[in-house]
Amino acid sequence: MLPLAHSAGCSHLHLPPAPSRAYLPNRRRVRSLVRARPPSAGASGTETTSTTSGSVMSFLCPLLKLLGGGDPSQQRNDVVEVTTSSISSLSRLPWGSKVATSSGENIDSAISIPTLQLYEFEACPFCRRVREAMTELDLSAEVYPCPKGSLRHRDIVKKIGGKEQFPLLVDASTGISMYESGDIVKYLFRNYGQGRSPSPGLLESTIFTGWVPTLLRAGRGMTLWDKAGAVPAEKLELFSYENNPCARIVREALCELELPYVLQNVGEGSSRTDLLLRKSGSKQVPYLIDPNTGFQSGDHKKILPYLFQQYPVSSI
Ligand SMILES: N[C@@H](CCC(=O)N[C@@H](CS)C(=O)NCC(=O)O)C(=O)O
Repeated sequence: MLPLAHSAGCSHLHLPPAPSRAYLPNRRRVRSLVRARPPSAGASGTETTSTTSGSVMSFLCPLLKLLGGGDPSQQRNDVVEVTTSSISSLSRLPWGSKVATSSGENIDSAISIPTLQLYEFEACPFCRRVREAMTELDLSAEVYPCPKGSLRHRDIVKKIGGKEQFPLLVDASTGISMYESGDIVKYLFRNYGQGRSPSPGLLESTIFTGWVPTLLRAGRGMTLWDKAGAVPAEKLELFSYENNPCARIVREALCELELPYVLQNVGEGSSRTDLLLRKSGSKQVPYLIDPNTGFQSGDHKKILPYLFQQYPVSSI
C-alpha cells in the first residue's frame, strides 16, 4: 500500500476524508480545492513561471500542430527520432533520470493498481515536470493521455475539475485532485518524498528548457491521431523513466492513441528494477506489455508499428 498522504502542510488543499478507492473523485470537491487555494498558494516564482510558460505554449501549440511531424503511424526516420529525443533528454538533465528519494511505495501494490492517476499529454512541459518528479520519487501511476482532440479523457478531466487544464493529478489514497504542476510536484514530494523538497531547479527549469522537447519533437504527443480507436479492456503497462529518449517516443505514441497505461517508472536506482528484470529479462527501458494481446517488447521500433496497427478505429 502507498503511505497515506500527510495532511500537515496541505492545509490550503482542505483535504477531504480518504475515500474508498472509487475511481473518479467528486467534481464539487475538486472545484472547491481549486477555489480554496489562496492567490499565493504556489511558491513564489512558480506561478509566474507557469503563467509565462503557459502563454508561450498557448502560442506555440497551434504552430506545432501545424508543423507537427505528420501522420505518426507512418514509417519514420529512426535516426532523426532518436537524435531529437536524445537532445530533448540532454536539455532536461538532470531531471527525470534518477531516483532522488524512495517514495516508500510498496512495489507489490504498484504491480496491481497505482493510487496516482495522471491526466496529461506528453508534449506539455507542465506535465513533463510532474512526470520527472514521479521518476525522482520512484512512483508508479495510471496515465490517462489527453491529447488535443481527445475523445475520452478530456471529458473525464472536465467532470473532475470543471476545465481542460493539464496536468491534473488524482490521488486515490487521499481523495485529492489538483491542477497546477508546481503544486502537484510539491504535493508529491511532501507526501511521498520522505521529507525531501523538489530537486533544485526542477520547478524553475520549466520556463527555460521545459518546452525544448516539445519543439524538438515537433509536437509529438500533443494531438490525437485521427484514426485512434476504442479503448482496450485492460491498461497497457510501460516500464519507462521520464528522460529516456526511446521511452519518450513510446509515450508519445500512447498519447497520440489516447491509450491509458500503467507507468512503471524505473529511473536509475529504482526499487522497480528487479520487477522489470523479472518481466523482461533485462534492465533496459522502454518495455511495453499489452495484456490484451500478450505483446511484449523492449524495442521502440517494434512497439510503434504494433500500437498503430493494433489500435486504429474499429480494431476492437
Ligand atoms: N499553470 C499551469 C499551466 C498548465 C497549462 O497551461 N497547460 C496547458 C498545456 S501545456 C493546457 O492545459 N492547455 C489546455 C489544453 O491543452 O487544452 C500548470 O503549471 O500546470
